[in-house]
Amino acid sequence: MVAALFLSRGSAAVSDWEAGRIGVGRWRGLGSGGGGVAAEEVLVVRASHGWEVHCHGGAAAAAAVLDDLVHLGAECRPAAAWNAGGAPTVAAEAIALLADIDAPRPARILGRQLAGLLDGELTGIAALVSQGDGVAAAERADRLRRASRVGLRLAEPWRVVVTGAVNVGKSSLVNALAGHARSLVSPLPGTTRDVIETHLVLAGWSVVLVDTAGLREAGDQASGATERAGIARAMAATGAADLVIRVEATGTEPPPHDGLVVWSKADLKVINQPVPDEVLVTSSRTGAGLGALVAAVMAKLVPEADEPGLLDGAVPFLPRHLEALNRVMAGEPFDGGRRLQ
Ligand SMILES: Nc1nc2c(ncn2[C@@H]2O[C@H](COP(=O)(O)OP(=O)(O)OP(=O)(O)O)[C@@H](O)[C@H]2O)c(=O)[nH]1
Ligand SMILES: [Mg+2]
Repeated sequence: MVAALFLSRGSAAVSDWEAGRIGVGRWRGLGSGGGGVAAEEVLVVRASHGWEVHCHGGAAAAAAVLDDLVHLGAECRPAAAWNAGGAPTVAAEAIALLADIDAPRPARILGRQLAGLLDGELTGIAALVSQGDGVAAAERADRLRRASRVGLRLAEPWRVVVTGAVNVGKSSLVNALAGHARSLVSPLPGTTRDVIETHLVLAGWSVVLVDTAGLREAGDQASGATERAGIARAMAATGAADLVIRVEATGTEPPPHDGLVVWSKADLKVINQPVPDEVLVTSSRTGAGLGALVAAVMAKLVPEADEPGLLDGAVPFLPRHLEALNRVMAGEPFDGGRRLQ
């Protein structure tokens, strides 16, 4: 079926391709009129289990390829249903979750589990338990549990909320990190009223950056009900954050804070005082300090990434994997194959 629709640039007949072969070419789209227009550039893989067709970004291109295959008699199933009926395997679960991943670091972690690292590690731990080496087994189990904090939320972006006083430069900071003018910026205090989310990839991780309404000092009145509602939303967003970046005017005493404290608009001020350890000095206008800010954000969000090898090896990514680990640690046999239950 794929062979009928794919015009390879190579010479060998596509239907004769051996497993593992990859080729580029054009998809002879049937289209609504069935006209056979060679339109889409695609990459086709002859996998051991069938064929993979990779087309370029955009839901419409993928939908057109699927439509063509269905037109020729294929059945369209969601990835999660591929394994329906059989015992779940890590590989099938990794494939299903990959569909929800939009950043390279989580994709790489899942790719390694797809290649068998988690199965292998559970097999190894089970062997240690059966040999009576409980200490070594517990060490490796502990490593898996620590890695699972990241693994269990691979498909969920980290939420980073930017707060601080009105006009301090929060929206400008969000825009500078996002690389485009997502939020309105103005010299007037109280510009941002709503909670504005920007989805981006920082250092390979999926992050939602949340810009919020500026907070007013006691005695400095919000300009009306809309701004007050915006401030209430800012507080709620802060409560749901994985990390809060508190933006302060350069030179001010940093408030006690669990997250990160940023001094803003550093280009406007000569700093002739020591910079407190917990403060990152930035300028959204010149870009100064933004690289260090991204590094500090990721160190807070994913400290596991700094532990050598922790996220490069086996990483449980579903609660079921931790349950399987508990059973293995309790001495239950592990079948050594790709099945976990
Ligand atoms: N020179 C300079 N000006 C900046 C910088 N960052 C922000 N500004 C200016 O400061 C003013 C306020 O910036 P915003 O980013 O709107 O501040 P905000 O904290 O989002 O303000 P509210 O939404 O009102 O709370 C604007 O005039 C910006 O152009 C910076 O790094 N350098
Ligand atoms: Mg703003």
